Amino acid sequence: MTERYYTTSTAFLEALAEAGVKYVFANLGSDHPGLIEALAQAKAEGRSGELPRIIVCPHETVALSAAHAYAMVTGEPQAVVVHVDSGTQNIGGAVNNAMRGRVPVLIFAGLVPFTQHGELPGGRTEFIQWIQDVRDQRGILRNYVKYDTEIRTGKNVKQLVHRALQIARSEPSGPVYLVGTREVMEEPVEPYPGDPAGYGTVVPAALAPEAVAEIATALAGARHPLIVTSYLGRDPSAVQKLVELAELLAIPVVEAMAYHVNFPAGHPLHAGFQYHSVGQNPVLAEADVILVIDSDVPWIPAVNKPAPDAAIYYVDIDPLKSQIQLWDVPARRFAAANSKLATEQIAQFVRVNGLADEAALASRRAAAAARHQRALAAQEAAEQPADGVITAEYLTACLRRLLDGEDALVLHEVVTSSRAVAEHLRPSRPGSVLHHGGGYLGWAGGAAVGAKLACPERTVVSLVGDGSFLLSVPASAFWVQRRYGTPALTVVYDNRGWAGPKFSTLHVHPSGAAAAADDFHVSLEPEVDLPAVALAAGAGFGAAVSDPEELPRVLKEALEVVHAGRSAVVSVRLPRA
Ligand SMILES: Cc1ncc(C[n+]2csc(CCOP(=O)(O)OP(=O)(O)O)c2C)c(N)n1
Ligand SMILES: [Mg+2]
Repeated sequence: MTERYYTTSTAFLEALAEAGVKYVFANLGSDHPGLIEALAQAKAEGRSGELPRIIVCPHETVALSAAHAYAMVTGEPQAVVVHVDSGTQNIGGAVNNAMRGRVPVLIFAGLVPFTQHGELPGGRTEFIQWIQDVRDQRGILRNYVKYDTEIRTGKNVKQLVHRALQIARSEPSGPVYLVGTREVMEEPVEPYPGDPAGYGTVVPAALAPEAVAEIATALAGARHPLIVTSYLGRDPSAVQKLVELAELLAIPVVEAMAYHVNFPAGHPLHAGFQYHSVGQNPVLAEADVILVIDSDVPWIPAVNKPAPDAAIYYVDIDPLKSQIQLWDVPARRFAAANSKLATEQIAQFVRVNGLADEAALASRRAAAAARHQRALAAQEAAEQPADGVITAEYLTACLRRLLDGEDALVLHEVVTSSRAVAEHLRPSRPGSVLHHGGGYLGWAGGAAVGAKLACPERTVVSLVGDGSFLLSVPASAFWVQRRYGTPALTVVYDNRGWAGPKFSTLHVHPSGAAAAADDFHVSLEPEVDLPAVALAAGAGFGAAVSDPEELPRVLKEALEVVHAGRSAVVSVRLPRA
């Protein structure tokens, strides 16, 4: 052995750094003495800079949500370290978001020691190591990770880490999970270099030439072509390619359950946002050729669907949706391809073959622009304050004005105000709005930390419901924001309850007993003083607002606090859920 302190834990951390992981968002336990000692030894040897930085997170939801947002902004996976089965269970919700949002992240949890009579260093020393010994710890996350395995020796731990990160990064990207017992994480090994260059991301897939020709010809020959997308904007540079294709053939674009900026909202070909739709979208009904590109749920067929004879082409990084049990969008052609490459290829085919029919384009362009203008006029009317009440539309318009000229990154986690946020924020800049993409509320508090670490020069703004605020473990989130100097402005769309389950009930039982009695069990009154929770945990500003006239001033004051380096929370009172 060399003199240098070097164990599986050292090699594990070193491999993360070799792969470009800057941060380990950690919630530690009895399984982590190997990692804690390796970090301290590296510091004592003056090698701290060779390992990732630890960001201590008092709740695992915050840790994984932070890594999630960091990866969304940079494309670079980070690491999350949690405690055996218990910590793994605490990321059960956040990992749902990372999986559904196709976000790369490496999660590590210890396994309880596998020796108990002092046979090996790292063996059992605490009663909890019997209590936490479960049959299948990896099974806890198996629904939500692309890959999981156990580290069995330090001699190849770097290979496991690099391969796991290769799997996490390669499309469709997602979380991976490694576990290791305490004895294995303590194993002394000879220092050795890893080979991250040998584990590059799988190169993006282009469309097969026949598919390019078929889709381009169908779109060019359509009377009413349409593009539907949800997450093409995961790669902000793909947005311009989509704009070019849409303009080339005057194709309107609908954003369905968008969790990225996929197409500039102010563009005349933007044909609206579809969220929890309750009625038929006429643009979808009229379409004769539809290109769905990067979408899990392009429409909800029970309430809103294309014409039966519409020709649908499905181009997606993940067109089979094999992680979704029931899924049914019959299409003429499915293709697994990178959306930026695919849109470029289709546009190129149209250009080279002169397929654009200028006369048809002109009338379609005019119709789309007129529809866009009508929608804009309706939105402008809806965002005027009335009767001293703050609506989600007015609040979002105030935020749009507040953030005008600001290099803002908006984290979007409102539920029933999703449409209001999209329509009244009207985002145009690719990469300027992020949503987790999953089904677990409680992301934004931790996500703000990761987003700010990823782009310290930008202003991070979280838009949340009062329900999602409470689910985000705010005491933990605001403490981490304070400790690591990652301030954010959090605006709560506060309707003192859960409008979501109420609307779900009204969809199924529009005139039931619950509706008649207005009895949905969704009230969160008496209300938690949400700004006070944030202030107690480390925010520098907190206020609640009910008066529409006061709102712009309070938001501005809060933003100034954020610019000065502290987090701020404004709870904005909307009509009750
Ligand atoms: C972790 C988690 N728990 C519960 C739900 C179910 N759920 C969906 S919407 C909703 C209400 C959220 O309330 P709020 O954030 O205030 O938004 P609102 O519905 O009032 O617009 C709940 C509890 C969920 N999606 N995630
Ligand atoms: Mg609410």
